[in-house]
Amino acid sequence: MAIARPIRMLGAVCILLTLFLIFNMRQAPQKPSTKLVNGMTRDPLLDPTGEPEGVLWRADEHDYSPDSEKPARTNAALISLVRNEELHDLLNTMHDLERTWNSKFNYPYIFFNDVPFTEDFKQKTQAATKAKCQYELVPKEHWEVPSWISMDLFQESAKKLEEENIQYASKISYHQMCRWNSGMFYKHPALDKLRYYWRIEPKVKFFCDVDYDVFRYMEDRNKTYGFTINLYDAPQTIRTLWPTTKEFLAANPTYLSENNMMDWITEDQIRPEHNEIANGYSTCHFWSNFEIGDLDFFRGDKYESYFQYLDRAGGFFYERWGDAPVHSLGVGLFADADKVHWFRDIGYNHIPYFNCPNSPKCSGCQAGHSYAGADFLSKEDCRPSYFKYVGTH
Ligand SMILES: Nc1nc2c(ncn2[C@@H]2O[C@H](COP(=O)(O)OP(=O)(O)OP(=O)(O)O)[C@@H](O)[C@H]2O)c(=O)[nH]1
Ligand SMILES: *[C@@H]1O[C@H](CO)[C@@H](O)[C@H](O)[C@H]1NC(C)=O
Ligand SMILES: [Mg+2]
Repeated sequence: MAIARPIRMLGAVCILLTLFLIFNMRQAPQKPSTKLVNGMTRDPLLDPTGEPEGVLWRADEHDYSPDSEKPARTNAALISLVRNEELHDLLNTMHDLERTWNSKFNYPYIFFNDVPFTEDFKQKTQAATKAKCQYELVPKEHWEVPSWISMDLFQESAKKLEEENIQYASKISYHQMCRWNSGMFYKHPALDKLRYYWRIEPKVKFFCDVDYDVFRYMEDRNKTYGFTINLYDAPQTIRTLWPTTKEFLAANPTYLSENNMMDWITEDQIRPEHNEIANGYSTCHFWSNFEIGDLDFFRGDKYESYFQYLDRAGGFFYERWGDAPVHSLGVGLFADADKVHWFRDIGYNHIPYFNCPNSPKCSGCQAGHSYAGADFLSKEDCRPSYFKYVGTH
């Protein structure tokens, strides 16, 4: 049977087109993430924000009652290192979090302190929630200044930092707090059986109703770390953090994850002077007063040996290394970037910065605004760099 040549050509084109379409469908990106390359064409903070995609666990479909024998809650807790004197500010934070989220899910709170909590603290915090509250002392050996630190050298370096207007430089407890949050919190026995933590601090505000189990969201997708805000650090506080980190990487080259955040970490165009003073690190970090993290990651060999290396180098005391840049470098280097999640839907504030979604579920903050106060604060938000180099997932 003879088929006219043009028809044969048409048939061949159809087959090729079909194959091309099938191939493209299989290649289509499955993740909702966007990398904003070649400059920002829009501000993701202003995007209408809903809930994340996929299956979400809700309080009206599962048993989240506080005293349930078989609750739907996963192995997770809200944690806070806090002082007795901060009770009032902490209660405000708890009221916000209970109103927007935890009164539905009733995750327990675990409070940590380097001195015992007062009865007043215990009674008033427990009265702020139906969920269980636990009060834990930080073991001395987790808090004390390590034996290899010279107090003379500490005083001397702190004086220099104070001359550069670095806040809390000579406040030893501030350095101890940063070190504890960097490499000690996950060693506390109270967290042994848990996989996820959500860190909260006094004075923090929450603005948006969140109607799904955030911990289940993390677990179901095997996420390592969740954040709301990205900021530049004062580079004078971490002059040798990146050089020390590079030494560690050179000694442990296999620790670097395949899908790491090196481009975000070493970005040097937006604030070149920050990168210069911090010797190759942009100083951009996850603002760790909010974080939801996988304890298995922090307890794991890579992060733990990284912390040990940093701790020996002394920068928690001779500089003022914060737990935020330390967590950020650990996550950015050793975790898979796809396992880090921007909680765009959690409205959040710690003075003076915000994550304020454009959503009817939010009230009390202005959508898209990243700071309140003087204009110079606007350049501290480094999410544009994160969105560009890592993505908006
Ligand atoms: N128990 C205890 N908690 C502390 C200590 N130092 C800091 N914290 C807690 O750690 C959190 C962070 O410390 P802050 O002093 O607020 O540090 P910051 O948030 O960097 O500084 P600000 O911008 O002044 O809030 C605080 O909210 C405290 O709850 C301490 O010595 N003991
Ligand atoms: C979860 O993620 C960790 C770290 O990325 C990985 O080692 C582990 O195999 C993952 N587990 C599952 C069930 O995918
Ligand atoms: Mg604070």
